[in-house]
Amino acid sequence: MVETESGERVICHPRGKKSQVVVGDRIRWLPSEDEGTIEKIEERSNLFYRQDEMRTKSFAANLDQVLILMAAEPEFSENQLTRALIAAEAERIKPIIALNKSDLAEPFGRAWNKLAPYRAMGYQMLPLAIKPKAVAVGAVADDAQTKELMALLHGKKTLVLGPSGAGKSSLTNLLVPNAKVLTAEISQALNSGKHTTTSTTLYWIDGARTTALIDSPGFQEFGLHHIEPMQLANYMPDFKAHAQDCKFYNCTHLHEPGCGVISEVKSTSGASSISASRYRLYSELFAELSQTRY
Ligand SMILES: Nc1nc2c(ncn2[C@@H]2O[C@H](COP(=O)(O)OP(=O)(O)OP(=O)(O)O)[C@@H](O)[C@H]2O)c(=O)[nH]1
Ligand SMILES: [Mg+2]
Ligand SMILES: [Zn+2]
Repeated sequence: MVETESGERVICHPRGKKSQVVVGDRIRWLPSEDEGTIEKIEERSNLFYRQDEMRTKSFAANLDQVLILMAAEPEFSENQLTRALIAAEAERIKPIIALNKSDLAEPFGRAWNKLAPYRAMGYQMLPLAIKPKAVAVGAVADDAQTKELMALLHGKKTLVLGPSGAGKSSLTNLLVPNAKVLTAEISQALNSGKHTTTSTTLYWIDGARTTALIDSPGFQEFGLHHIEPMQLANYMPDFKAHAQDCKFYNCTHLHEPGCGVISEVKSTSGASSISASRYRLYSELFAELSQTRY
């Protein structure tokens, strides 16, 4: 689906067999009867993607930021969060973290605490309660949380990313007039084994088409095979802060003497700024990415 300068959306077909075009691309196209042909993809400022063992999965291009949306329920995976953050850092795309379903007080409290290390390392983080507001038909969401989120989104193109059931499409419905995206109860989605949203779509929040939200299908695995293991620490702010204290310039932070990261993890004076779970995730990722390089 190609959007023209005037805002019309036209079905276009890529030239050649394999389509390389992704949501957010700027393209040149030619009309053919009532549809069109994609002639050329303009150079991208960035491409947010994951690299699984067998294939590359592109999410979107030319982004200003990624909103990683998780929820009190279903419980989010810190592993997946860390992977999404690393992928964003590697492309120099600003990540924002939001935790939805604050109306579910108890699981929300637990999930919010689990995010403490990510707040400490400087990521912007928002609590949200998307659904309870979306219920009132035609009502404008003007509470403090929604306003804060709107201010962050204003004038930008934001990819909304997160596990299935987090509320990505509910957010789209809340912020985009007449979006009417299909959403579903978690139980239904999980029982059918399918994600409710199956394709990635860009929606304009404003009539002037300056603020865009990109709704995407929930992800389960997030391969980082495009990342060099030696670069990992660079993409993890809590590690980066201490990696400069390492004795060896090519320190892996796994076993070396004089390692700034290891000494921070083991530090006994107060709480370490590198949590045990982050260090474990780092070690596992390092091993995973070292293994599959050829
Ligand atoms: N309790 C509660 N439920 C919510 C909230 N926001 C959304 N939901 C519900 O969560 C369920 C999943 O929402 P969706 O918007 O379909 O989730 P999604 O992230 O788009 O899921 P996929 O399309 O499968 O990736 C729906 O039943 C929503 O009504 C909230 O703030 N609180
Ligand atoms: Mg959805
Ligand atoms: Zn080190």
